[in-house]
Amino acid sequence: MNKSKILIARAVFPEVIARLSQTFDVETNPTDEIWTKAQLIERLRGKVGAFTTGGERIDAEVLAACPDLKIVANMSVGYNNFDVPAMTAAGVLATNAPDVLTETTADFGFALLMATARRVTESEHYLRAGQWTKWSYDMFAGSDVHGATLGILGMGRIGQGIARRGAHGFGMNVIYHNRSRLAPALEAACKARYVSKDELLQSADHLVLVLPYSAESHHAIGAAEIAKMKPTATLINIARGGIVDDAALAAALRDKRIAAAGLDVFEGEPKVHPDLLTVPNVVLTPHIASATRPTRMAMANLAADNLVGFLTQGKPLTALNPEVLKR
Ligand code: 8YV
Repeated sequence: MNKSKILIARAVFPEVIARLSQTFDVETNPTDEIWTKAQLIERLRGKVGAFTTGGERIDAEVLAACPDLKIVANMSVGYNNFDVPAMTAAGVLATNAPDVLTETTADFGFALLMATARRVTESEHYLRAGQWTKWSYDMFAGSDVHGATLGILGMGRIGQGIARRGAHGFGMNVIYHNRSRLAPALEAACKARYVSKDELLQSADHLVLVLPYSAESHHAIGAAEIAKMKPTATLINIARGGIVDDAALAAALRDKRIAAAGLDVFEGEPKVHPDLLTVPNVVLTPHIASATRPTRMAMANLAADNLVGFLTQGKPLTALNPEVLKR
């Protein structure tokens, strides 16, 4: 019997490719090239399924050109590369990879917060450059994390993981803002208090962004929002590029309108706004919040489970548009 054809759009663990090859006729991207939309369409034609990693845009144009497509499985919890309404209209199932990365990503949010508040990378650069000739009382004095007010914008699973770390591990006073307020039991577990966005901006010593990217969250943090923050505050973005206005943030960091920032995601990444590269008070990492081997393996396997589950039994695990299943 002929196997169904699928496309794995980026390089991924050989074990996962081998697993999918048992069930499907698999086309891969062994050189891990970043395809143009036309190249993606060319390779997607005739495929019933696709494994994507969060960067491949699946929109009405792609869907119209690939009428055989039935499912696209993202190896990421974020799915702003999908036009979900267009996928639903075309009868194409969209799946993401939630839960398996929650704790790893919350760990990294905290790592970035600690590194930023305590000026870890800035001081390391100084040392490596041979500038450390003597100790001094105020050298790289940063801000405390323990006991400080931790603000969280976006209180989904990862936001809650960061809140638990802050409240239980570091004795922080946790406040949050979200589209909807958490149930009382969840608030109690995170020791987190719901506040308005303005109060969050004004009160947080450390503000962590963990909200999904959408038209509504575009530039949720721009010059006006930064102006409301404490001059001693730090800002951490592990959510998505585009949620912060990177040009406005670079200007604010240069003028010390806030103390520091830690950024794992960028507008137009992998390009980084050139002004961010010239300010010292920012920690920059290349979108690695979920990057531990076991977690990335779990994310890849969940995307693979979605492809196998849906294409062999009509049962995906984490459907974003389950209404497609009812047709
Ligand atoms: C991914 C992420 O590594 O899951 C997400 O939404 O941002 C990261 O964990 C990234 O999207 C590439 O797949």
